[in-house]
Amino acid sequence: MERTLVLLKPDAVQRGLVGTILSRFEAKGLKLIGMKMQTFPEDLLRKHYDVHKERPFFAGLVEYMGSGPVVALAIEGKDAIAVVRRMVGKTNCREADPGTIRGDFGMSFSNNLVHASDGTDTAAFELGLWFSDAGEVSEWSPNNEPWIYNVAEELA
Ligand code: FUP
Repeated sequence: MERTLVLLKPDAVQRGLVGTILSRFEAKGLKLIGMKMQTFPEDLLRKHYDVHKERPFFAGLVEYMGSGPVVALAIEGKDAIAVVRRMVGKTNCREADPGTIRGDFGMSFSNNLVHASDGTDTAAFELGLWFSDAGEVSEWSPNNEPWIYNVAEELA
């Protein structure tokens, strides 16, 4: 099982798309193990986007991410990092394929509704940053898991 961080960005909250986007992950069979909503502090946002700190869009990106509440999700599933990235779609919503979250709900490059970790190292770093308290992450067993996966083949 893999874990990944998803952020529903300020534009997703402002546009009332939190439930719609969250329901896609639930309906897919991914397990929600952490969720919190807050206008997050600038220092956290700067650390999260540290990889982009030299890029011209960095200041605007941090400002936008701190402009209102964000919903942070910790999500678990088999190959969850790649599965969620495919569900999210290309960075520029205008180029993202229909069927993806960005492709179905967005028109912007920078206001692109969601963030999702892009690899195992990034996911570990980002989950540690956004869910630093172990108590914020719930270990639980969905009782429909044997119907979501073939237990013998996929969860052995
Ligand atoms: P993604 O992995 O698809 O979320 O995209 P990146 O990590 O490459 O970029 C992080 C965020 O910076 C994107 F969600 C949008 C923003 N961005 C810009 O605003 N301008 C750019 O030229 C590149 C990225």
